[in-house]
Amino acid sequence: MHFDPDLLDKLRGARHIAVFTGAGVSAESGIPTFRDAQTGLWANFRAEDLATPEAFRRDPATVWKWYEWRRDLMRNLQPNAAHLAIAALERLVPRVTMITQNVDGLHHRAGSTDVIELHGNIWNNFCFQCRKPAVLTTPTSDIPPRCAHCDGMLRPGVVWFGESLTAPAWHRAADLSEHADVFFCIGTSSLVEPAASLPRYAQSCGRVVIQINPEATMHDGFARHVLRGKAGDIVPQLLC
Ligand code: BJW
Ligand code: ZN
Repeated sequence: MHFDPDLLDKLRGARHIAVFTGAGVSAESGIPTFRDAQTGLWANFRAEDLATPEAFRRDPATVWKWYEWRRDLMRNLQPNAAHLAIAALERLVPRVTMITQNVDGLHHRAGSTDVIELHGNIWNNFCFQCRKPAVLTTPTSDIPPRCAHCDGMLRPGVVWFGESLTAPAWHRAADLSEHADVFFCIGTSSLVEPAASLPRYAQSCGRVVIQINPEATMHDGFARHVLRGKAGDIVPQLLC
């Protein structure tokens, strides 16, 4: 693959790289994206019935079981070539920070050390009532399981529609978008706010935005470089 000399130049000169990722980065590990017209989760399930606090209040067992199904789907999957190449970048550049919308934990498992999980992590749980984090040690017959502190219902540690991102994660992500030399945007449809506004913010702060996606997104118009293709093909070729 041939890359624009300006792009390679910018990468060689970078002291700090921010990498913003979405579900497309995990697609080649076998995890369905959200908005693919055939295989996407939202093509087959209704987000408003499963990924909102109102849905959980209405039918907690269905929501809990759906997340258990997704956890089972992910349990034995592995980081792919894109996750690994991004993690390896830490050996070449003084500072690399991940900003991911993904909840699967695959960037951590690939070896990335500085990962902001904007939409949480599906492997964590916390109490819907008192919000304390929960560790499930023994199997329970309750669906969803109950909080050891207040007997409230446990829920997955993800950010649902209508919920705010945690303030520290959001502020760090915005700060990085402002200050990193290069801002990669990989495998996201960029339709979900406020995360979707980070690449535009990075660009408006004078950062070099590099977009990697097999499909066009609204970021193509302002990204300095648009690389059309799968993350697992392009990222290793570019970064290794
Ligand atoms: C490949 C590839 C390969 C394929 N290689 N690429 C207007 C303005 C501002 C906000 C709103 C608004 N209207 C509504 C809102 C609120 C809402 C929102 O944005 N809705 C829009 C859908 C309209 N946002 C929120 O509610 C957020 N909170 C918030 O705004 O708080 C303030 C507030 C508080 C109270 C009331 C109102 C506001 C929270 C959003 C939480 C999102 N949660 C989810 C679920 C997480 C838990 C779970 O996993 O179940 O997060 S939704 C889902 O979408 C998930 C993802 O992280 C997120 C983004 O999806 P992503 O990663 O982009 O995936 P896809 O599938 O969309 O795209 C995949 C891409 O990969 C595609 O482009 C492919 O081409 C590409 N691809 N294969 C590279 N091999
Ligand atoms: Zn509790």
